Amino acid sequence: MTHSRDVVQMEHSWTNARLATMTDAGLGLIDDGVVTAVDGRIVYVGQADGAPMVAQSSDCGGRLITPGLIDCHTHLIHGGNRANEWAMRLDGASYEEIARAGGGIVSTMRATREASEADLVDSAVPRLDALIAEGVTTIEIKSGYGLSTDDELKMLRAARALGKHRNIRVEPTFLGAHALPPEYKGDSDAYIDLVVGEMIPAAAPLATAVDAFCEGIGFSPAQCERVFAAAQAHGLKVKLHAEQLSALHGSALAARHGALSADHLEHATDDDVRAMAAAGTVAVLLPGAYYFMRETKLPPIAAMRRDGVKIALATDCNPGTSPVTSLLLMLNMGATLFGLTVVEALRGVTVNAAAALGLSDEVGTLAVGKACDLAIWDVTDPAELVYRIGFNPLHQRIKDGQ
Ligand code: DI6
Ligand code: FE
Repeated sequence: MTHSRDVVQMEHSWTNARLATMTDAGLGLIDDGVVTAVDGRIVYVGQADGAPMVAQSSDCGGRLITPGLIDCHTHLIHGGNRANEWAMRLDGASYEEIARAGGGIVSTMRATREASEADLVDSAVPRLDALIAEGVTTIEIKSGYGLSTDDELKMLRAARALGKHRNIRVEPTFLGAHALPPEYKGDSDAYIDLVVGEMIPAAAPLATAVDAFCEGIGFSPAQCERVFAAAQAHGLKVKLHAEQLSALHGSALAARHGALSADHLEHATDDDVRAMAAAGTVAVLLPGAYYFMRETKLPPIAAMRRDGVKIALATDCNPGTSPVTSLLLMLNMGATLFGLTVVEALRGVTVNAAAALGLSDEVGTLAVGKACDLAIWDVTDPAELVYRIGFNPLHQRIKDGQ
């Protein structure tokens, strides 16, 4: 599959549709709706009365149109897989035990270091295609399995290359502070010296954001703060894996640094949530990791609602804790496991996922001026997208008007 991006766009309308615009607070439903795009940008969203006359149009037969879906937290690029470790876990070993025994993230590091950039792209394409088949039009992809300057840059280049192989927007995030590579022999401060002194300057032209894993088996809040400072000195946005396994209050720290998002958050406290609310930091919830790790501690959703924290949902696609390539399944799990409403779940993979990537002006809603990224569904009730399990009702996916 190849796509030409250089074709001069005709204006095009999608008519006779039920629109879920995601503007304002709810789903922003418009019946008998029309979306019109010129040169890949939305120029009209609204009812058929008042829509501009255009040469080309598609009759959507009453189908639901949402913004193209956004998977705002993935580790889509990685060498190998860890089915063997999962089998060990089923035999009773814990994630931390496997990580301390040299498995876990470090085993994926080895496979990623052995892979060429082309190998990494090739192995990620089927995972990307699974997401694209569900209407995903924007994806964030993290580095973090190279853990040397060259291998981290290789991952970021592979992420960017994926965005050329397929018609999808890729936002690459540098996650050098994901795990301590064994050659540092436990000296995590020395590794953070490398991350801030060498990796971030080298990664800055390739990445749009910087992330870190703030955790007992990852890096301390003080180390993450050094990563944030270096990222911001290079003009990069920051985000953080925080409160996944324990409460180190990385989410509050991230918020104080104006982070786009704090992600996971099962162990976040009321104070963490308040700090996120004050900063406008998006809570990215990852029900696939919660499910796959058989977590029992729920993220503090009531506090997030009370304080008005934006909630996003993502796959966290990674070989260790969330081998998930279905964002539709995350809608269902966000509802069944976390108790999100249909509105919350659907906003979590559109407007709020865009906010988690700093792309609110570009994607995530059906609004004039935004990229014309659409998912056209063989359903009329938006609840159907959250309700079904293992069923993909995508009718058509439109990226930049094509
Ligand atoms: N949290 C996660 O769930 C993944 N990374 C992280 O920081 C796990 C990554 C892995 O086990 O490979
Ligand atoms: Fe993650």
